[in-house]
Amino acid sequence: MPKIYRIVPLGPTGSGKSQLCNFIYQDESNKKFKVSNRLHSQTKVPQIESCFRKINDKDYINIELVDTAGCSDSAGSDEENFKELIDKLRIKKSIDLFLLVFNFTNRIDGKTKDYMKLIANTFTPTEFFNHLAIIFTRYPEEPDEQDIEDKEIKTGEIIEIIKDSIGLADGQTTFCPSIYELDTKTKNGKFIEKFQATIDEILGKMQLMIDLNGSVNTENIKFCGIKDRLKEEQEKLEKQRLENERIMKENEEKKRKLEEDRRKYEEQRRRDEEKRRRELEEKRKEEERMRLLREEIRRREEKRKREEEARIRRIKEMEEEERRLRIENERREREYQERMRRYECERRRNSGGCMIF
Ligand SMILES: Nc1nc2c(ncn2[C@@H]2O[C@H](COP(=O)(O)OP(=O)(O)OP(=O)(O)O)[C@@H](O)[C@H]2O)c(=O)[nH]1
Ligand SMILES: [Mg+2]
Repeated sequence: MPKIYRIVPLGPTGSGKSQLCNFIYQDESNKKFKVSNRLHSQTKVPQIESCFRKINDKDYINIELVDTAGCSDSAGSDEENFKELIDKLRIKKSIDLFLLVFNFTNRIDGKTKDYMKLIANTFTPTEFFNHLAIIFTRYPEEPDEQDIEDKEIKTGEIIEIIKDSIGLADGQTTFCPSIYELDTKTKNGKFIEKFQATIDEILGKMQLMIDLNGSVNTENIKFCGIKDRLKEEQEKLEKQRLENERIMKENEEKKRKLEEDRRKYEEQRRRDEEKRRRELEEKRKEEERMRLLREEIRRREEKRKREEEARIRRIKEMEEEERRLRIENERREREYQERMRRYECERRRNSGGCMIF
């Protein structure tokens, strides 16, 4: 069975999705998909049509176009319409190409942002980007410089909206979508050839992309409206808040423990310091005692030396005195002997005899 390529145009009301479907379907009567320029969304429920389309000289591919209700619907039923589309796509099981359609002559409004959020809530960014082509309708056949400049500005705006809606910050990813510009109107009852060729190019690229990455599986996609998303976001935030609180408490506890440990360590260090100081003081006192002891020993030694010297001096003096006394005694003895001899002599002379010594 040949592959059916399922193409889903998305975008604001009146951007030209239904007419683009006719253009791809090559229905020059512009009737297959209902086109309208009324304010309210013309396409209310998804319209699905398939066809074979020639993409080059010989090949045809089987295409299924899923025309969708546009966003910015003034009736305000974007979410309901999108939910219905998701239900249909789930049944269809796969998508091969998203066409994000913008009217080149219109400004991009704020509702497009919300619509992009619905898309971002439903499809993962990678699968959405890998299967995406952005299309500007009502583009001039012969664009002037101003058109080219406008295209660049609008492209930038769209990329920003897409990035913002899927929550990508600048530089977080390189997002270079394929951008095409065309006019799907008929001229003299015929489509403009040049722009039909653009469709061939888009379909050719789509085939390559599907060969490479396969289709987007839609079997399990879930609709998630802005309110649901907000609730989910709120729950996530609450969860994060509780987690942050838990981490903060944990950190607080760790900090308290660290503070306690630091205090204990400081206490211990102070005690050690005190002990060391006391030991030093003790050592210093011991040294002082030793010094005093040595001083005392030295003093006693000196005193002993002095006493010894004095004693020696005294002995010498005594010896001298003794020697002097001895000499004196000897001298006295001699004197006495002399006197005795003289006396004896005298006595003897006086007694008549004379003794000669
Ligand atoms: N000149 C010109 N007119 C276009 C082009 N595309 C769409 N239109 C016109 O724009 C109006 C809206 O086109 P639709 O295809 O109905 O737009 P839509 O996006 O399907 O709108 P909804 O179904 O309401 O979401 C119609 O009058 C179209 O004829 C284009 O490329 N060139
Ligand atoms: Mg339509």
